[in-house]
Amino acid sequence: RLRVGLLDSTLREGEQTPGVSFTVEQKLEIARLLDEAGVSMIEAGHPNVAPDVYEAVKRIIGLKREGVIRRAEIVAHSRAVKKDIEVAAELEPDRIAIFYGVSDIHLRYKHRVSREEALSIIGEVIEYARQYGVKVRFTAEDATRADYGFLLEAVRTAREAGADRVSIADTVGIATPYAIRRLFERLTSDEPGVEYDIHAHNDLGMAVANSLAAVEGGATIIHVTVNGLGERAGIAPLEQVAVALKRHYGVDVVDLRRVVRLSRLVERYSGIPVPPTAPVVGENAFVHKAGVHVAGVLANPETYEPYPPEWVGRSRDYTIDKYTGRRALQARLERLGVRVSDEELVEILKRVKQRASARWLRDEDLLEIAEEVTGRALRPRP
Ligand code: HCA
Ligand code: CU
Repeated sequence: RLRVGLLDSTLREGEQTPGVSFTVEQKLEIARLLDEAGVSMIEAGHPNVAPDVYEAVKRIIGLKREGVIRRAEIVAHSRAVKKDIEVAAELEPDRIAIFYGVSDIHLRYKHRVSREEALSIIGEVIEYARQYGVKVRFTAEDATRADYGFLLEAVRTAREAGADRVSIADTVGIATPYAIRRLFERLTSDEPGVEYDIHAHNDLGMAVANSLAAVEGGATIIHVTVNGLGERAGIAPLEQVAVALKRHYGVDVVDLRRVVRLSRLVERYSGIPVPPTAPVVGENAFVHKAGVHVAGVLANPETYEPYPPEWVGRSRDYTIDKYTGRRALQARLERLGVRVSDEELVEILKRVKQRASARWLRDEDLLEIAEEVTGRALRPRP
């Protein structure tokens, strides 16, 4: 059985989505729901970024202290800069996460330091943070494009300086599952003195697959955001990772019945709409359309469902339109309390198929057709 938990970064990475800014009150509400859902860690923000971010991190830490947030470890994000660390440490979070680019491209163009200089900076800032008595995670930013030997040196430097966790960030979403699994297998075997997080960006749509591969390779924390918010294409969505962990490994990392509510709330507060086709939380996630599909689902939902919608507190449905088949139509009419003969059913279906429109038929419209065909009053009269 896998040992794994979630770090939710909706309030940090998620607020790095262009156009998104949560109010402090919204952040407190989201943080409480995340804790109730059961995430292991909440990355509350980067206190030195802006005054309201500082305020939100401070108040979330306050909720933890008051016992309102009961379980989740509260993490503050920080650059490898003393000022950031001081501002974060002052708030006494459970953990400070310090990130530093470890690929040559980051070293050369962003940090403008040599590998040797980078190692000494990493060691120095982590030791500095540890003096405050706070737990430290080191984030190896752009780790998936880094030279493995150097990445390992950076991880060892972080451990020696006092970090007990290292986040391996696929910062540009470039990794593939096989490479990620190998990377974590190597790291956990070459440096077993720390625990590893996976932070997977979704630029190539691989964030969830890479996160699962990382866990198979030994990662024990997966970074997620509600609805997959984040820079560019975002990171692994909480709802997808949580369901996938249950579906594939039988692991419950959060109370799945709470994820839809979280998704709706974050959709509203972020202003970033969830597409109908989104897994787990999208409007269509459990809606069937084609006659063959609906007939299958009516006989046994497993024919076309990977897991029961009840897992996430949702229910299945099917649409009536030109793709509909007899079984589906009959089931829908029965649901509406309408019994028709075989001939009538065939005629109703014919008329349904003639109405080719993008929007499926409402029950109203279906009943109208059924009335035309049967010559009986089927709709309640006003
Ligand atoms: C950032 C970079 C980061 C850090 C990830 C982490 C990334 O926006 O600060 O701390 O685990 O993708 O590398 O989000
Ligand atoms: Cu990121």
